[in-house]
This record gives sequence, C-alpha cells and structure tokens, in this order.
Amino acid sequence: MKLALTHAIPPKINDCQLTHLERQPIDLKLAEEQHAAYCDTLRSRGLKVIELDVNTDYPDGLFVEDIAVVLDELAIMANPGAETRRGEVPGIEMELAKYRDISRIEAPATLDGGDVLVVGKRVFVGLSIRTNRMGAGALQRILKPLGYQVHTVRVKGVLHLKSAITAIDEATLLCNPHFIDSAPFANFRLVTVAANEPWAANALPVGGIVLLADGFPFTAEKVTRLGYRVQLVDIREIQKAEGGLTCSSIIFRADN
Ligand code: CIR
Repeated sequence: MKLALTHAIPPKINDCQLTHLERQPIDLKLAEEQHAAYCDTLRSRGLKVIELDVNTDYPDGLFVEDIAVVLDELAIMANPGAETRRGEVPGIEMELAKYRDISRIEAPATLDGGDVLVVGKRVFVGLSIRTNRMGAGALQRILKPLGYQVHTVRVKGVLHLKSAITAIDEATLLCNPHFIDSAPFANFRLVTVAANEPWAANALPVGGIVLLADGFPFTAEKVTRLGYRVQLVDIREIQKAEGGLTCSSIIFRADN
C-alpha cells in the first residue's frame, strides 16, 4: 500500500518563506479546508494518509516534501536551503524512521526535497536557491550504490525543480522549459504547460489519475487530450505560500 505523509496547516503559515511571490494574506480556515480536500483526494485514490502535527511552530511545516526524499530502499533527510526550515527535519525523521533506514544530507550541503524528481531509477536534482552542488553530490553518493542515476538540472526563476517539471508517468514529464535546462530530460516525452500558465507544471500522478492545481485550464485540457484522467484540486490559499500540489505530501510504498 502507499502512504502519504502530510502535515496540518501551521497557524503561522502567514510568516512563510516567499521567494518569487508578493505576500498576500492566507485565510487559515480556507487553507485548512483546501488541505483537507487534498488529503481526501489522496485517500480516494487508495492512499493511506498520515497527517502529522509535529511542526506546527514552523510557518512552512505544511511543505513536508522538502524535508525528505523517500525511496523504496531508504529515506534521505534533507538539509533545507532556508535556515528557518531546518528545524522541521527531526519531527519528520521520527515518523519516517518507522518505515525506512535514514540517511542525511549535512551542512554545508543543502538540499530541498522539492528539488528532487525521481522517475524510476533516474533522479534529477535541481540546482536552485535552496539546493547547492554539494547537496546534489551528497545525494548522488548515497544513491549511486543503490543503482540510481543522478543528474543535476539548472533551475532559474522558480523556487524548486518540481515547480518547473514533474512526471505524469514513467516516460512523460510536464514542464515549463523556461525555468530549467531541459537537456537532461532528452529521453522523455516532454509536455509543456500552456504558454499563459507558467506555474502549471507541478502535477501529482496518483492512483491512475493526474492531479493538477485548479486554475490552469489550458494545461489541464492539454494533458486530458493526451489521454490522462485529470482531476483538479483547489489549493489557491496554499499557492500563496509558494506551494504546489507535490509539496504537501511525501508519498511512498509501505508494507504495514
Ligand atoms: C518555502 O519557501 O520553503 C515554502 N514557502 C514553500 C515550499 C514549497 N515547496 C515545494 O515547492 N516543494
């Protein structure tokens, strides 16, 4: 079965880190409703959702994706590029240790899970304002012996690699090529977001459907026409914190 680790909306989410967005007030109640609907959507696709509340003191505690990379073999705890987020690691590690052996990315290496796109045995690591070369190198040293190929990707103008490119299946990636160097993805079918929807590339494929954030109708139409079953999820309040669909969960296989 697949598990999704999620985290409750932190009461201080309005103090979250923002890099490319102007601060706009986030309505806590609405954010909670949208997050609950997101968790329900994951459940409706057969996932068991475990909602944590260990990082409620951290404004960005909702965005668990950034804190760890979980593969079948192990979990790698990130060292988030934003100092204010480093305290989120122990709480998430305590939960993940129930399911996986733990490895760590350690300073001066930095890495955010949002910069790590795993497609089968290929792992793409965004070099961004959050993830440095040492972080990518540390991840490579951990994963190479396990048979993974690790590639770095330059990311510009957007927070994380997965804000610019995500997998919609093992061979197909949804991307905005303006934010990344697409060369490392030459062996994939690349579907580009609609030109007027630059932020639409953060898709979450789950249980045979593709979740897309509501508000990107042209991209949704494009993906639907390719034969995918698309479901829209309204995360407008969470987008104000510079979060996308993938950021609010860590999804992995578990036997128990
Ligand atoms: C941050 O800047 O760290 C949060 N406000 C947003 C993190 C979004 N996470 C992601 O894209 N993986």
